Parts: sequence; C-alpha cells; structure tokens
Amino acid sequence: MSEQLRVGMVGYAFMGAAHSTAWRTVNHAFDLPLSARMTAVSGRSPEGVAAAAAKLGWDEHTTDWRSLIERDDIDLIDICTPGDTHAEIALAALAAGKHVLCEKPLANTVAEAREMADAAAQAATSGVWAMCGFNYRRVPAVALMRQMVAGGRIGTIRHVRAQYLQDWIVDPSFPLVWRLRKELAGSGALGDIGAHIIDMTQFVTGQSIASVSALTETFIKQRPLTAESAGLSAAAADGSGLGDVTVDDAALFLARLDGGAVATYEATRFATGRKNALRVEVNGSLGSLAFDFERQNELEFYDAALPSAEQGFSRILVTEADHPYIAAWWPPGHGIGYEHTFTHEVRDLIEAIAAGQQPTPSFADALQVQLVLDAVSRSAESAQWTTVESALQ
Ligand code: SOE
Repeated sequence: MSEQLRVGMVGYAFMGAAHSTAWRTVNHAFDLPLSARMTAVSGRSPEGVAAAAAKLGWDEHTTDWRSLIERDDIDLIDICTPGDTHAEIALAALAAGKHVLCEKPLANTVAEAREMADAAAQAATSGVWAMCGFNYRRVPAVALMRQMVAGGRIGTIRHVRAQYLQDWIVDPSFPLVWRLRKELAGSGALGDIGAHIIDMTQFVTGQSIASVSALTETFIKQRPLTAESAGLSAAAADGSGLGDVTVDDAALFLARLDGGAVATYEATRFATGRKNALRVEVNGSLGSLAFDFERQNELEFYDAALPSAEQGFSRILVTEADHPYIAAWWPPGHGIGYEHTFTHEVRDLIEAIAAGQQPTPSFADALQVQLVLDAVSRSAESAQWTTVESALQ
C-alpha cells in the first residue's frame, strides 16, 4: 500500500459529485493515515466525463471503467453508477484486489447482493475491503443517537418510527428517468430512499428487522420517455411517447425488530412539499430520541428520568467538539451539511483500510438491507406478513 489511497471512481452524476466533494475534502479536514488521491474517473460520455473530471477535481478520465480496475496505480474503486451495474463492477474490482466503496442500495437483487457479499468476505481474507455507502449513518446527530441508545439513555426500545419523504416526481410530466425503471434501479422509493431508513434504524437501534407487512403503490403508471428511455420503444421515436413506470412510487410497511421493538416505515416520492425529509424517532422505556434531516445539526431528546416538572423534548445542538466527527469542523453552533456525511464516510473508510479492519457497513450489512427490501416487495405482492431472511446463512 502506498502512503496514498488512490481512487478510481465510476460515474459522475449526483452521487459522483457528492463522493468527489468528499475525496477532495477529506485530507484537509482530518488527519489521516493515508491521503486520498483522486486518480481517475470514468463515465460513458467522452465529453461528459472530461468535463466532470475538470469540474470535480480528478487527475484523469476515461470512458472504460475496466481500465480503472486494470491499473496498478489505483487502490480503490468507488461505484457511483445506477444499481444495475454495481455487481459487475464490484465483483471485477474485488477480483483484481481493489478495495471497493459502493453506493446504496448494494444491488438490484438479493442474488447479486449475496454474490457481492460472498466476494467481499473472500477478499477480506487478503486485506481487501468493501463498504456500502449509507451516508446518513455519518450525520453526527445520527451517530450520537446510536451512542445514546447503546449507552442505555432511553432504555428498552419499544417503537421505531421512520419516514423518508421526497416529492420530485409528483408532476406526471416528469420524465421516465432511470430511477423509475426496474431494470436499472431495481425498485423505486423503496430501494432508493427506503433503504436509507432501513439501514439507519438498524444502525441506531442495533436491532435487525425480522418480519414485515407492506404495501407499495405506483400512482403515475406512465411517463414521458427521455432520449435514453425512448431508445427502448419504437412508439416513442418522435420523442412524444410514454413509457411504463416499473417501480413503486411509495412503499409503506410495519415491522417487528429482533430485539422486540415494533416499527413503521414510509418511503415516498409523492409527499408534496417534502424535499428530503428523513425522520427517525425511537421511543424507549426511559425516553425518546428523534432526528429530522431537515434539521440535521439537532437531535431531540426526551428524558423520562427528569422530574415531571422539567420533562419535555430538549434540543441537543450537535455541534460540540465531543460530538461524533465535529472536532474536524467548526466551533460550536456553526453546523455542517449534506456533503459532510460523505466526507465522514470516506474518512471512516480510509481509517479502516489503514488499520486493516472491516469498514462498516460491510457488504454483508448491506445484503441484510437488501433482504429487507426483498421481503417488503414480497409482502406487498402477497399481502402477507413476510419473514426477513438472515444474511448469515
Ligand atoms: C434520490 O432520491 C436521492 O438522491 C437518493 O438516491 C439519495 O440516496 C438520497 O440521499 C437523496 O435522494
């Protein structure tokens, strides 16, 4: 291993830009055992990837992701592409001895996720590490919530209430982009944003989702084709055609957790006015904790041990140097944003790689999320309570 961690990133759209910000910033914010180097980025469009490399700060660019994996001067492959390509790229990278960071959800199917988790377990035996990018774990308030739950501050957990609400496809004229096509995205709101609250609640509570009762809905069944999706349909040759939406617009489910808590989950892209409203509340025998991403520098805490005259939800401003990750940033009260979650993610990844330790969430952890997604889909289809398989089989 060089003194640097030399990164090759695949994909440069929204997630590629977020990860680039993280790789660009991490050396400057944290004292790290290895410094990240943005060696090369790949993407399908020659002009697009050249422009992205210049804008985002990559040394080189290519249209061939396989060439990144073949290079001796790249240590880690960062996968920021749609879900249908995650398995192929991750498997090739791990086989070539490259560490891997893969965006969530890990894959489009349980079969792919299982193959990736198996390959990652094998690679780990020779010190090659894989991690899945559930960035919201790295919001300081969420990390603090986990610490407080683990420290017993709210006692035995009874309820978990999780929502991830967006509204970017409320307009029926919004086009049939890749996130609305099952063959590319695997699922809709369920895998894209539901996966985040599944991971976050399992992370915060230390409990796994054991069984689910779900429903899914697709409100707008057809949408205008894009130039890319029109390629699929002769009827759309003039650019005016409609194509089928093949994923869920919303997914709701009840769940039982293996530690005895009961939970509700709601993931939707139709919550008009809610842009990126990720909320998790946990009620325990001794108190409650609540997080809302739209107020991400805060954590609400209700302490039932206080005298009744003093009880009530208090607001912890998560900007103190002794809060997770914060010492690297600004003085108390100044706050941080969305991009910092990715910087924290790559910081933790670099630390784990340098220490020769499994970074988390591992591909096995992400497979467990995929198994929940799969159980939710099956439950919605069958209208039955459905048991979540364990990744450890
Ligand atoms: C789109 O719905 C999206 O970009 C998700 O894919 C991300 O994971 C989430 O952080 C924001 O919304």
